[in-house]
Amino acid sequence: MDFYHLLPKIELHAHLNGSLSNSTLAELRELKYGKEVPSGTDDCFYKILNGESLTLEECFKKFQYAHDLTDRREALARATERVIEEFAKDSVIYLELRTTPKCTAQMTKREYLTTVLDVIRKSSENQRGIVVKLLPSIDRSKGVQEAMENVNLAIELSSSFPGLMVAFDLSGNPFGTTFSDFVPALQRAREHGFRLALHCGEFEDEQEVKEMFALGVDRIGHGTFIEGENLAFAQEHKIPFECCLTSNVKCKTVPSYEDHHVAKLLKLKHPVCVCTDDFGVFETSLSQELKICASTFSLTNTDMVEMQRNAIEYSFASEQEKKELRAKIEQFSETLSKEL
Ligand code: 6MZ
Repeated sequence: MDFYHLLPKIELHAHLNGSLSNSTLAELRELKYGKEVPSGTDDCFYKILNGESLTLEECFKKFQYAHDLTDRREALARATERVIEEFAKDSVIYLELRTTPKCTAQMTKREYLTTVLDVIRKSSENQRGIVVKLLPSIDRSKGVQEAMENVNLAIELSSSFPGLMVAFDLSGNPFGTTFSDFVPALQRAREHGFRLALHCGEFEDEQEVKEMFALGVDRIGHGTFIEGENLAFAQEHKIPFECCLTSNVKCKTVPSYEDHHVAKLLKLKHPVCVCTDDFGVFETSLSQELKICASTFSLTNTDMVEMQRNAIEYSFASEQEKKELRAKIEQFSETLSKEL
């Protein structure tokens, strides 16, 4: 097995419904539609295929495919289990999974959230060697009322699932929405102890990034268009960037791996972690993303171990959890140096 697969990894930016592999999609499709798959249910719709030329806005349509398959509790639980299993199989030792609570014809938002949380809780009881946290998401395209509903629900459920919901995510299709409308909901989340990992600077809007910084951002999702004064602010406050290379290249927000903004951040020695975003949609894995990053920017194995070590510090894990994660990386690092 190669170095990237064996390396104990930290995943800080992964959307549940974007992280359904081919085999998970097949399983969920059978669960919903049986062996006779109706027309119009084509996995290709969910993927961004090589050579496909899509805008970021068009990419968002892809998620409808997964949402149809995870619209009931059993399927959602199965999807969550599979996503955790597949990250664990890729030697991910710590996972922050995000998802937007949804109300469907078959389940309420509360049922959605408790289903995912129950699976996460069980996964830690099963001791699969992976620690999993949940970041409830606010989908910008769903509006302000839903945003507040999600925050209130998470606040209410947090005491039943202590330590599992650690931060809020703001994501979804931002076009046609105004960030300041979401500030009251995010502020309320923060007042109740949630950290904020926002999609920030994923598209070009300097003013919006300023407003996000004024509110307070604990980690920056993507940060593709953070430059000038905003970059200086992020540097001054050492706000980590979650960089998702293949996602950005496939959604065409960066022209190529070589031109990815992670290069600039690495040069500045700015806190950065490499993440998958939606490994199902973009057909990748965390191992693959790290390999691409290392080969594109000539990073050594030691650099990549260091990147994982640093990612622990950017995570929202508890101090005790961080200690245990650090020990796992050290153990790997010692084995590696003995082999050299
Ligand atoms: C912004 C994204 C995203 O919540 O249904 N999502 N939001 N930018 C991205 N970059 C490509 N990728 C995924 O997972 C799917 C949802 O995550 C958000 C979108 O709201 C998408 O519908 P959940 O589990």
